[in-house]
Amino acid sequence: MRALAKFIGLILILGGAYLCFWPVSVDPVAWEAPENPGYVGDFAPNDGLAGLRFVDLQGRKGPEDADIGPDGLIYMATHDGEILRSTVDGPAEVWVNTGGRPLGIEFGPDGVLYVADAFRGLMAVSADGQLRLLTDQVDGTPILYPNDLDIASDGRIYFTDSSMRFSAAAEGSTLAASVLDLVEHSATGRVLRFDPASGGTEVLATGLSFANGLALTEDESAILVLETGGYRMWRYPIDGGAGEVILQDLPGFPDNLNRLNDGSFAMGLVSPRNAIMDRLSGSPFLRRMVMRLPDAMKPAPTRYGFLIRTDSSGAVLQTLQDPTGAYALITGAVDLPDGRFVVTSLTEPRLGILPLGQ
Ligand SMILES: [Ca+2]
Ligand SMILES: [Ca+2]
Repeated sequence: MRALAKFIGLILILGGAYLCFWPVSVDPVAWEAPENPGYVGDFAPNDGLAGLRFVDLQGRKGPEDADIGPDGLIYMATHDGEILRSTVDGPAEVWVNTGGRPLGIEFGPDGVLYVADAFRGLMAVSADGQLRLLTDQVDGTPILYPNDLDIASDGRIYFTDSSMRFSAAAEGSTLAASVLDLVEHSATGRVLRFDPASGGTEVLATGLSFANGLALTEDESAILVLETGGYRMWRYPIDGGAGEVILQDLPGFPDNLNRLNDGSFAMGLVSPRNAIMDRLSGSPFLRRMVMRLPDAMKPAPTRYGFLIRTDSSGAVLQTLQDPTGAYALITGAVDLPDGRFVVTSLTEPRLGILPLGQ
């Protein structure tokens, strides 16, 4: 009996030492998570996504972002590097494979598809499917996590680099690197600009906790950027300079941002906020302990579909939700010329299409 008690005691001591001292790759920074108003007011629950139809992705998954091509087809980035294209009724077919992890995609005024590839860098895909790397570094620092982008009418490309700390390629997946960056909250995300005329890349803004969705306003006077770890949206003058927060205290983790045909913006909330992670925002020690827990015990995304439409000043115009989580981890949306929404996701094996009138 005493031997058993000793043995259990030893296990508890070793377990406690592991939870307190085992080395982890994050160096958490104390911050104060903003209040979470939850799903009330502008964010009150609805079932606006209940009528989603789907395009099957032929065994692929994770249509992270989509755009409508000059040919009218829907182009989408998928989890294993392939960029697919499809009519609104399917079937989807493989167009190209970047060899990396394409996240944000956007057609430029030149008909070229520009891609923020988290593993490879900022890339261009010509109409005949030729791939070209545009940039993977700035000011002598590697761009570790290109995420979302938009292209101005002068051809210059604005894009986010989510983290200077955690490389999507080095961590083996975009999800692994994003979790490390969000738990650490060292806020090293940046807004960058690539100029195809000079081939140069410059830094327009720094200090974002996982810089993610990015879209230019219709008049191209400003860049709107989603800060996933700060649950908020920023607006920067087009040439950089001081940004201002125009929407804050979001009830979830915002991902992509796309400008819709009417000049408004669509963002996806990939998951509701996590109460435990918010409560631990001021405790770097406890956040380090969380990283030592088995994966099954770590905070994970909650399945709840959520799209938000805003204007260029950050005012919420509409939300479309799926409380059942049938189509979840929604990253964002783009709209077809007839007004239907194309809804994208980090993990789903299909692309969502929202019929007219919804
Ligand atoms: Ca996009
Ligand atoms: Ca994204």
